[in-house]
Amino acid sequence: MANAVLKEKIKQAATEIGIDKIGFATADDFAHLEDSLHEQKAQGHTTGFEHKVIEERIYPDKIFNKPKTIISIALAYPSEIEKPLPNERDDRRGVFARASWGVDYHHILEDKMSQLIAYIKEETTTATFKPMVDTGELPDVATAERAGLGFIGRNGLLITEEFGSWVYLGEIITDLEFDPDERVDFGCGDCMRCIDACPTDALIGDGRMDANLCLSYQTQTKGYMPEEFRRKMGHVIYGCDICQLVCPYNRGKSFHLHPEMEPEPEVVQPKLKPMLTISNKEFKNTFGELAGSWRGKKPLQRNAIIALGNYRDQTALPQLIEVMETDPRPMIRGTAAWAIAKIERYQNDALVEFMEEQLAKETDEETVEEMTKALETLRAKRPPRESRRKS
Ligand code: B12
Ligand code: SF4
Ligand code: SF4
Repeated sequence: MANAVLKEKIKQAATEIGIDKIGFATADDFAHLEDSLHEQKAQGHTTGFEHKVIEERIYPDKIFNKPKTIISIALAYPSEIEKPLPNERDDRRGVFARASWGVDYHHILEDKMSQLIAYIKEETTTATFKPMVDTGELPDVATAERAGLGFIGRNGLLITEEFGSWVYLGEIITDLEFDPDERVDFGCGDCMRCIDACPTDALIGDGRMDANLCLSYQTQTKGYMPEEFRRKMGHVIYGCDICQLVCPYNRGKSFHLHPEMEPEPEVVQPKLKPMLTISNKEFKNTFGELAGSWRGKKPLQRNAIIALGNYRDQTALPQLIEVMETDPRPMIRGTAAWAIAKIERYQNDALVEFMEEQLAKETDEETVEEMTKALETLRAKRPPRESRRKS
């Protein structure tokens, strides 16, 4: 038995460090994914957030000298806010998906893994290690599955028995040899809930997805959000949790094991209107710690505008008008035009005139298109009830 004693010691140390689940996998290749990864890329089903070189994703020996084992870890995160804030009609709030609550998980897992590596180094002399979380080469979900942490659900996520899919994953490649842990059987059975619940039909059904259709991806892009996704985004301004919320394995599961993962309600359920004009400094101070701020201010502001449009929040009209007049970023102006047209219920000559003026000034092609559509929508509105009664 290769390193059985050390393996037990590592498991013990992991618990003490605050790692919720740990498993050991061989560092064999993931060749069974090769065709699928190429095919998904060729079909345009990927996002660009995946590591670019497919060979490095599936052959651990391309990124590490003599890899023997991959130690996979999972940390459970909360899925419920203890005291959620009220969502007032005249002061609407958005919400960040759960994987973006608390301190950015990359930092938390990196810290845990470096503590674990430091421990193993005390026990061995010459071993080498390469830790990674999310942004590394390896597919975290496939690695965790091989290490026996759980099974891959039809929603493509790693589902553990104890914590459901509300876990972050990371792994350490090493040249130390350990006996691998046993895999867990596929547990979805006949269930299709996530497939049926996905609002954009992004899930293919076999654990893969067309990631371009995924709302989680759409909330993280920097340009315009295609119109078909705007309504479906609702008021979740970063990520999407629908295919996890419906999963029976997640029912009743919300773990509060790591204080740094606890959500600050004012931050993860932010008021939307103030986000439209937030300064860079304020943005960094308020949202800088969240994983959901990694793409910067612009996508979140765009999403906040879309959420206000979806709420049909009349009280947001003055700020949206201000954004159209003053914001230097065309995409933000164009999205505000969309939201205004969505929010205004009735014929409003002043608003039509305003939109015409903005359109006349606009030079950005896509934004001209957005404003033209918004103008058409505004022109097609019915007169207010009162004037309809008079005529
Ligand atoms: C790019 C990316 C995204 C993209 C694309 C997601 C995707 N499914 O490909 C977007 C932005 C949409 C996204 C969204 C989310 N993500 Co993400 N994402 C990643 C990232 C960086 C790479 C994923 C990847 O490589 N996908 C491409 C390949 C590997 O996937 P695939 O083709 O579907 O192949 C899988 C299955 O088909 C299946 N499979 C197994 N055997 C076989 C055999 C055959 C023949 C076939 C066909 C398939 C198959 O296993 C394969 C490997 O997982 C990983 C981190 C990492 N480095 O791995 C995090 C990661 C997957 N994301 C994570 C999270 C939390 C999310 C969100 C929940 C965030 C949110 N709340 O919005 C959503 C969930 C969406 C979903 N249902 O998947 C976690 C998942 C944790 C968990 N419990 O599983 C990860 C692991 C990050 C982390 N380190 O914790 N993500
Ligand atoms: S995260 Fe949302 S949009 Fe993406 S696959 Fe799951 S339910 Fe569909
Ligand atoms: S909702 Fe059902 S099909 Fe989807 S991952 Fe969960 S158990 Fe599997």
